[in-house]
Amino acid sequence: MSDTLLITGFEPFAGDVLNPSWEVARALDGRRIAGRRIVARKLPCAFRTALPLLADAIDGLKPKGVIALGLAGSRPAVSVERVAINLVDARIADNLGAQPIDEPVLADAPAAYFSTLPIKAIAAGLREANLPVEISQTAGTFVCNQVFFGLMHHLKNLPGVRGGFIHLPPLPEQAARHPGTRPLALAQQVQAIELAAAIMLTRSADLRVTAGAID
Ligand code: PCA
Repeated sequence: MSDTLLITGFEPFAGDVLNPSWEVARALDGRRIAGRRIVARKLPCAFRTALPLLADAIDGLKPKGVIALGLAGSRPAVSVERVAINLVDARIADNLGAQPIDEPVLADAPAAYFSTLPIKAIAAGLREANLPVEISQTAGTFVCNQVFFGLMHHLKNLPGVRGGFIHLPPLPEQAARHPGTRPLALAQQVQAIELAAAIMLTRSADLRVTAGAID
C-alpha cells in the first residue's frame, strides 16, 4: 500500500461546462493531508468506461483510501453517501449516449454496499466548520452510484483500504443551470473535502449519532 489517498472527480455532463467534483479533486492533487499524498483522477461520465478507469487507478496507485466525488445538481449541501446499490436506471444518457434501464452494475454481486468512510464523523466535522452537509441514503441510479458500487466491490478484496462517495452541490457559476439549489463556492467545496479526507485518515470508528431518515 502506498502513502496516497486517491480522490476522483467526474468530467462535466448533461450540458454543464464544469463539474465541481473534478475542480475540487484537481485543486487537492499533490497536497498532503494527515501524512498522505492526494492523487486526483478524472473519470468519464460514462457507464462503459468509468469503472475500468477507476480500477486501473486503484491497481496502479495502491492507495490507502479512496474518496470518489460527483455533482448532485439538485442538492443544496455536501452529501456524504451511505450506500451504493447494484442498480443502474439512467434518466438521461451518459456522455457516450448510453442510457441503460434497470440493469445491475455488476451481475453476481450483492444488492448493496455500505461506505466504509466514517460518514457521521465527516458530517459532524463539516458542520462544525460551518459547511452545509447531510448524510444521504441514496447516491441515485446514474453513473455516480455505479462508480460508488464498483468502488466498494473492488475494495472488498483490499482489506484495510477504505472508500466511499461524496456528492457536491453546484458551483456558483452553475446556478442558472441548477435553479432551486444553493450553490457552494469552490473554496468551501475544497475545504469540505480536505476536511473529509483528514477525518477519514485520522479516525477509524464512526460516531454513534443518528443520521437516519423517516421518509
Ligand atoms: N454526477 C452524476 C454523474 C457524474 C456526476 O458528477 C451522478 O450523480 O450520477
